[in-house]
Parts: sequence; C-alpha cells; structure tokens
Amino acid sequence: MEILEAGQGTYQLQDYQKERETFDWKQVEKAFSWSETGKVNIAYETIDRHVNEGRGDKKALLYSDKNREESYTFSELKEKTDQAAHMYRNLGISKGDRVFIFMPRSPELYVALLGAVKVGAVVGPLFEAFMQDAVKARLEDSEASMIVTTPDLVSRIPHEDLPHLKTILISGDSDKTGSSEKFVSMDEKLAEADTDDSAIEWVDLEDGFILHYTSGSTGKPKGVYHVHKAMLQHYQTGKWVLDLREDDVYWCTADPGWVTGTSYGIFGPWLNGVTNVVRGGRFSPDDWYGTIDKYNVTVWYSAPTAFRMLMAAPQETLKNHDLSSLRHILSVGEPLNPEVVRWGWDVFNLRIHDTWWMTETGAMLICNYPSEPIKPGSMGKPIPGVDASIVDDHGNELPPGEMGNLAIKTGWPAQMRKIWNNEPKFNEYFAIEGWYVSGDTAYRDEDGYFWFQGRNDDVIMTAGERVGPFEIESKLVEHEAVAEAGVIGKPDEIRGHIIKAFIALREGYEESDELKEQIQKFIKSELAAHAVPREIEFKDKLPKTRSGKIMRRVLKAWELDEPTGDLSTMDDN
Ligand code: 6R9
Repeated sequence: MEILEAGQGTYQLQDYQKERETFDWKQVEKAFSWSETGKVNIAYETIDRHVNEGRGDKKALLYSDKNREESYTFSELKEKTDQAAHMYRNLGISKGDRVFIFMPRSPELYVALLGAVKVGAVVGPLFEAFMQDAVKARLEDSEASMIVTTPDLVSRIPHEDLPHLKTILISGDSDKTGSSEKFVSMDEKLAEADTDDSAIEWVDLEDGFILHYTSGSTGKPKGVYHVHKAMLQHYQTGKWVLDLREDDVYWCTADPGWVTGTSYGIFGPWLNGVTNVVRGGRFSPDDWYGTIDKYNVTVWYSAPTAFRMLMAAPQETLKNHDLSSLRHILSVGEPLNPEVVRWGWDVFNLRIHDTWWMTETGAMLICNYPSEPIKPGSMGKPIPGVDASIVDDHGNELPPGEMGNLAIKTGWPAQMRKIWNNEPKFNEYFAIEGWYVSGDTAYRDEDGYFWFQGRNDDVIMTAGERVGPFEIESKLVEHEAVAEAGVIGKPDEIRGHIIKAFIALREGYEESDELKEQIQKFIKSELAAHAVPREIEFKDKLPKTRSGKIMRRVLKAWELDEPTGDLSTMDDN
C-alpha cells in the first residue's frame, strides 16, 4: 500500500488521536462572545468581529475577473454589509424571510449575501447558470420574498408566477428598474441606507441562515436548511483541516451556488480572519495557475474535476507560472483518484488532502490532515468531535473491509436542521436510530481510514460481485489516453449487470477499437478481470454537475433510453 507520510511542520491539528479523545465542541464556543450573551449572528462573527478586535485593516477579499481587480479590508466589508443590512430592513426584510442571491461571482454577491444574513434572513444562493425553470422551482418551494440579481439574469425570474416574490433587487443599471414596483435598483437603495451596525439582528444558535438547494437523483431539488450554530464547525475545520493561519492567502475555487462556495468560500476562511481570494469568470488552466501566482495563494481548496483538467493541460501552462507560494492543497466533491494525488505530489511537491462532506452535513466530516499519513484514494478519517461508521441497512456496524452505508452519529454542529417543506424527506436520512445515513457506499480499513465506493445507486452488482465505480474510474484515468471516465452497471441477462465505461479522451488521442482493447487489457492486468468494462463508449465530455460531479444517473438514463430526471444542476459547457 502506498502511503504519503505526514509533513514535519507544526499544524493547527498536531495530534489527531489526542484531539479525538479530548475534544468537545463546547471548547470552540468559548472563542466567541456569544458564549456569554447567548445571541449570535454568523455574519457578524465572519466580518465585524475582526474589526472590533483590531484586525479591520487586514485584507479580507482579493477579487478579480477579466475586467475588475479590487481588494477590500475587513473594515470595508463591515461597512458595506452593514449598509446592505440597512437596505434590506428599509425594504421590509426581517428575520426568517428567504432572500435569494442570483448573481455571478463579484464583491457585490458577497456583500448581498452577508448583508441579508445580518438582518436574520435565510439566504438561498443560486448558480448564475440556472435557467428559468430551475430558478422558479427554488423560489416557489421556499416562498422567497426577495431575489437579488443582475441585469443579465433578471429575465430568467418568472415573477408573474411567483406570488410570494415581492422584490427583485437589481445590482447595476437595468431598464427593468421601475417598470413595476417589484423591480428595485440595488445601487439606489444602498445609497439611501445607513452604514452603522445597528441593523444586525441577534438571533439564536438554532435560527436558520442559509437554504442550499441540492438535487436528488430524480424529483425536485431539496432545500437543505442550516442554522447559525454551523459556524462552530466552519471555524474549527478551517483550523484543523484547512490549517489556516494568520498570514494565509486562501483560495476556494467553488461558486457560492454550491455549499463548498459558502461554507468554505465565505465562512470557514473569514471566521478565521484570513485573506480570501475570489476569482470571477470561467475555468482555464492558465487562468487558475495565474491566480495562484498573482496572489501568492498559500492554501488552495478545489475539486477532482478541476485537478483532472489541470493534469490534462499542456506542461507549458504549468511552467509559465510560479506556484511556489502553495503550502496546502485540498479537494472535495468527488472521489479523489490516487492518480491525481500522485500528480499533485509530482508537480507541487505537496499532498492533496481529500475531504468528504455533503450539502446536508453543512461542513467537513471525514478528512485528511497535514499531520496524518495519507492513503491515496481514501477520504481520510472523521474530524475530532464526530463519529462515523459503516452500517448495514438495519444499523449494525460492519467490520473493517466490508462495504456498506456510510453513516454519521447524529448531533454535529453543522448538521442540517430540516429539508424545507419536506419532513418525510428529512426523516429518510435518519431512518436508522441515532445515525445520519449519507446515501454513499464506503468501507473502513483497519486503521480507521474511509474508502468511498460510490453513491448507493451507483454500486454495480456484476456476476455476484459488488463493484464500486470509483475504483474502476480511478484506474481508467491512469491510462495515458484517458482524461475522464464514468462507469455504470448495464443490465445483462446473464451477469445481472456488466460494467460499461464512458470515456473522454485526452487531447491527441483518437477513438478506435484497438484503443478500447488496450484499455480493457490495462484494467485486467492492473485491477481485476471482473472489473473490466465489457463495453466502452467514447464521449467528447461527460455529463457533470456544476460542482464537477460525474452524473452517472444521466449516463445510465442515456444507456437505457430513460428520462434523465432533473437536469437543472447539470453543467452545459
Ligand atoms: C461538499 C459536497 C455530496 C456528495 C457525497 C458524495 C460526493 C463529496 C467527496 C465525495 C468522494 C469525496 N462527495 N466529497 N465523494 N470523495 N471527498 O460535495 O456536497 O454537492 O451535496 O455532494 O458528493 O457522493 O454524498 P454535495
């Protein structure tokens, strides 16, 4: 077994075992003044606290895109979010109202979101790429009273069909403004608003602040509801896992439409008072390496799909940039292929640390840590203060090596508190007494490391064997011709299912029957005969969510000629 040993430095989590034995979430509460007052606001703790504790002049946000380049200190963000809070109050928003944020990444987005949280509203971040039906479904389900958007996106809001939606706040010049009472200019309303901090609503730890819609495999998207108390875990995992320190320049590449872009694009870094980079615009290897180089990024949190695209980029792209500022790299969203970890080690001379969590879990739960060995292909071990296990469908814990439901003992701080308007759905996650059942299949090894196998629906039964798609996909991307791979079970009369692989080739490779055979031989000799994809289909690109997850259910639907279900989160580029 290949193992990447822990670094020799001093880390925020120095002794994992000891911390597991002694840690209590109560300790973290003491870092915040609300442990005395009982009243809290996550947006205050994220921004204002640093100003009030003398760190106001520190750079909080470094923003750039093709046309803009700006930076904001904590003091500047405090003033802007206070002003936004007054604006929301002036427009009648109060505690518990749902305010949606439908904007491309920009400083205005971060101000709009945190300002709404300051007045106690529950924010619903949307991907800017959402089209009309996706926007409508989410506003309808949540009965949102306001949406903040930009002139380019406003036409996708079907306001006539949304009786609860009272205000459409437009940031930037738009000819819509004033055309009906619903359309309001954000710039105008901001200019009229005060900038002191009296608009902050002090709420209870169990009051909600964010509603993240996430699609199930079919059916309509679910509104996952999180409360202010989640900050304890955003803050603490920012230390233990992101290993954030005073002078870090941190870059999380995720959009706030995805939970990673809020929990770790806003709250994790800023609760810890570090400088946070936001890069607008689209992904390209040159742009991303350029961003690390330009800002001297030290801690970088991204996703396997992006790492695989960087791997496939020409070597010169890498050589054109100085990436020596990087100290710590992390990944989330999808299984992190061992090949990607090896690549990271080769090109950055750093280990890529995988982290596992979900929209529903609100924050990281199973992770790799700078002070612990990494087993490439494993998601790591539970954070201190959290217990994870592998259970069967009746809740019996399974021994090491056996595949089953990845489950978490209930009661961690960032756990979702409800699915909006859908109690039965919420209860499904907790059907096994005392456990949150994730819907992922995994196993645990003798050393307590967890190994992801697939979503439950993705695990393949072939000729009596249970095969996780991840292991095969990871082996496939080790082949020199393969850029990305998605593996599904295709119904077969004799074997139950056969393994079918959809493959996107690297540049410079052409599809052919010889290549198919070569790939099959490669899997047979490197993995196992039963793991060989009997069918291989080449695609220009694989269907993926906006957070970069390969949509195996879409591959299956294509294969079986069945309806593909809700595609609102599919990336159409
Ligand atoms: C944060 C986020 C959750 C699902 C999760 C699992 C997959 C996330 C992973 C991973 C393997 C990892 N997933 N992290 N699979 N290794 N490190 O991604 O939330 O968008 O709700 O997705 O993503 O299947 O159940 P979300």
